[in-house]
Amino acid sequence: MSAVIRHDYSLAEVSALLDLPFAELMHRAGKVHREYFDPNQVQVSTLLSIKTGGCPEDCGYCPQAARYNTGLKAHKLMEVDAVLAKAAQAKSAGATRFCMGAAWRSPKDRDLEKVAAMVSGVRAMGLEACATLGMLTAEQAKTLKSAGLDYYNHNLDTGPDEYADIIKTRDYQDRLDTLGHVREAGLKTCCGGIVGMGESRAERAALLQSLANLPEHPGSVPINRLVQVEGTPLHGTAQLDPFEFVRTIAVARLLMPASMVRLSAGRAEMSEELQALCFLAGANSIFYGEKLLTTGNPDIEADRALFAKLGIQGMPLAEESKTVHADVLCGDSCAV
Ligand code: SAM
Ligand code: DTB
Ligand code: SF4
Repeated sequence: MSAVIRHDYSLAEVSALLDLPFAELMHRAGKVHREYFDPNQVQVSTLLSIKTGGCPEDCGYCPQAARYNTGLKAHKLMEVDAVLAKAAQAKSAGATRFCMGAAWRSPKDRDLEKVAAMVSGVRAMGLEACATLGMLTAEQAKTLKSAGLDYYNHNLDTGPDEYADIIKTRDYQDRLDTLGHVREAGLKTCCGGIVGMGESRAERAALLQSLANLPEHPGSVPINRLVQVEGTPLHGTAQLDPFEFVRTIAVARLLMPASMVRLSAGRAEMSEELQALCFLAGANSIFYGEKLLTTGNPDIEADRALFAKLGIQGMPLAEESKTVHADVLCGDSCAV
């Protein structure tokens, strides 16, 4: 029988999974992974920072916060054509999803119109489209849905108890509200968190519990390992034990069996062996391309070589994503 989809996990249950002997945890996660997915397929997405740096928010991990001196060069919102040229490159390199990220607290309506045009262009190329633009109103979520957006990324980032120590300019409820607007607009959610920020195993359990107990499991669950950037308050945090990272992936797989679990930021600092353990633990999606938003990612050749060594194939585009709605292709001018 397939693992059941639940939304009522207790903290004790999640902690007990994280505490399992490593071999037992990996065995259980691998078994559940096979019930829902081909374990030899990994989905590949490419990220692009469409508006970089100068962000008014105070997130202790983030190189794009204006208040931290990280040496990052800020860049205003890119032009639609330039974004679509990057999407075309990502597609020809083999990505099936293109994710556009902006360093905003929340988008202005004027900017959203431009992002909507980017989304429609990306969809018309036959790629899935994802965006991460900060907090959204219900109306803004609907605008993005009408433009053809598939996924909206908005992370919980931490467990509820450590949240206020790390993110000072918006609260947990703000995040839950945006996720609610995204779901109500009919968009799929991409929602995960960051580990390696000095949290305890109990705090990682609380993050995983919060993700799994959302009203719907996120379609995609990015597990980021903190990329330490000089100038941010979290630079210099003690490194997370790699096995703790793998355990986090495995428990995400067990709690959210039908979701894509994304081995997200931090791969550039991981050995091939650690990444392989993450795939065995149930990770089945990655960011592909030499850059995340502002920091490095393994280059495409390295990822191709790793996939070849492990016999991993790129996951084909979901059937539902192959159809591009007529509105997306030709807007109001369409006769259908
Ligand atoms: N500004 C929007 C927001 O915060 O929702 C969207 C962009 S923001 C950069 C997207 C996500 O990137 C954050 O929620 C966080 O999970 C991740 N992130 C940012 N800096 C990171 C870092 N140094 N290491 C790992 N993940 C990071
Ligand atoms: C997510 O969870 N991780 C990605 C994506 N969603 C937008 C971002 C990682 C950012 C890492 C730091 C940087 O490159 O600026
Ligand atoms: Fe701004 Fe997003 Fe970075 Fe926070 S995580 S500082 S909101 S770009």
